[in-house]
Amino acid sequence: MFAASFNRFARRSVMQRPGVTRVKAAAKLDTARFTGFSRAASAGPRNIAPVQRHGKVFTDKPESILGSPTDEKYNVPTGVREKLGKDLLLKPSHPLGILWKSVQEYFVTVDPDYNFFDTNAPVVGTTQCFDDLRVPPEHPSRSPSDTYYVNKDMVLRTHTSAHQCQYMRQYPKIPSFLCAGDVYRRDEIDASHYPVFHQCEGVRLFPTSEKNTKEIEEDLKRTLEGLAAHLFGIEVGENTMRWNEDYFPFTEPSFELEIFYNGDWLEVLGCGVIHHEVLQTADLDPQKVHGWAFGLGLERLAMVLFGIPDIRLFWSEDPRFSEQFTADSFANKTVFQPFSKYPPVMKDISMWIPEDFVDNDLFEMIRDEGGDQVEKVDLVDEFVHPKTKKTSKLFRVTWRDMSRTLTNEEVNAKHETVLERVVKELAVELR
Ligand code: FA5
Ligand code: MG
Repeated sequence: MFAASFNRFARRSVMQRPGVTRVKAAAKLDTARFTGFSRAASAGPRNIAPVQRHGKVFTDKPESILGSPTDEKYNVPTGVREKLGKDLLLKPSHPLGILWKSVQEYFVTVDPDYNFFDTNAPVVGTTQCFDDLRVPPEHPSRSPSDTYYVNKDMVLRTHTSAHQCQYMRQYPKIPSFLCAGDVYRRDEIDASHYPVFHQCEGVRLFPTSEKNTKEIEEDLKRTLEGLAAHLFGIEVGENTMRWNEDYFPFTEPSFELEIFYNGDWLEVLGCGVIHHEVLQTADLDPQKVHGWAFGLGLERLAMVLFGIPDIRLFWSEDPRFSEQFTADSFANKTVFQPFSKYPPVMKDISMWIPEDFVDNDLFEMIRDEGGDQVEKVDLVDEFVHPKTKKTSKLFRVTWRDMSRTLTNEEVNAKHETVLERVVKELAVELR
């Protein structure tokens, strides 16, 4: 399922034709939100100024979301709004609820005084989500093409790090806590990316007299390796998990952890030593305390733990999914038995794009029309016309329902609507 998807060595291969720059299908990687560049690009020069990208809005606007009034910056599509309040983490026999509970069980063994928070509403201020974490005002991760805005000052949290400062400030005596919840991002579409997913944030502080920065880094890695051992019974090794350097504005140094799953490397968490300015924002004195933080993707871990092949399944109401799990599934080592896979219907979208075109706008539009019947969207081909300098992109949409066979007619009808909308709303020219 993840074949080549997360292999960082299988990146874009560029084929040169006389006068034509052609980019072959990109390998699917997590967008590096915090550097502002795609992973592939971030391997190159870092001195390119990050640009704010514009996201198009295609949705009806309610008066308010969870008590926060909307304004002209509102860009949450209906399909995403419907996910608010589903509270999957709080369901004891949902795979995410089961995993969240076993994560808590592990952290109690690390420190019996660990505190757990999982009922925060997902609407947070841009200050909480970005400024408190040293994300600069013009940073691309704040763009409406990447983030869902309720109004100009409030967003659907893009990560649980939005609560780091809040808890460090609110409970200065509490040295360690976990905080889990639903997070929201405009992102690509495939088996391991979904616009709503769940994260768990972990923080642990120490007196500076007790540990130096290097020891904090070691404690962080040891703690997370212990979590992997608790969940999967695996230890760090060439074939199981590996640490890579990463970048986040709120930690220094920063790392990511990848786990080998279904034949490829899957990124499961980001972490690091908390930046001193973040501690100061939380009214703590970095001369006296410092510590580590991590943020992990719960779906990704649950996919590995229970053998769940597609992230859409977490939202499935098909009893053939939900009835396979009980509150004891972790202890019982339940492995998901996929029900029959129905045939896919593939549709291509080939077009000349305008300069301000953003892939995420297209993904969102397709998701808006197709919902969970869209399995993935791949960029198959891209090139610049030597004379007109126009860029052409070819996307392949894989439609597949998880519970029944889709007919070509019904997919065609939806695909036609997508084509009409891309022309009208995204100003592309179909080829
Ligand atoms: C963050 O969100 C940082 N806040 C993590 C962090 C916390 C770093 C504390 C340092 C200190 P990142 O964007 O890499 O980092 O996301 C973290 C994890 O969320 C990823 O490793 C992945 O497991 C998961 N994730 C990211 N995007 C998606 C998505 N669209 N669908 C499902 N899971 C995702
Ligand atoms: Mg990452």
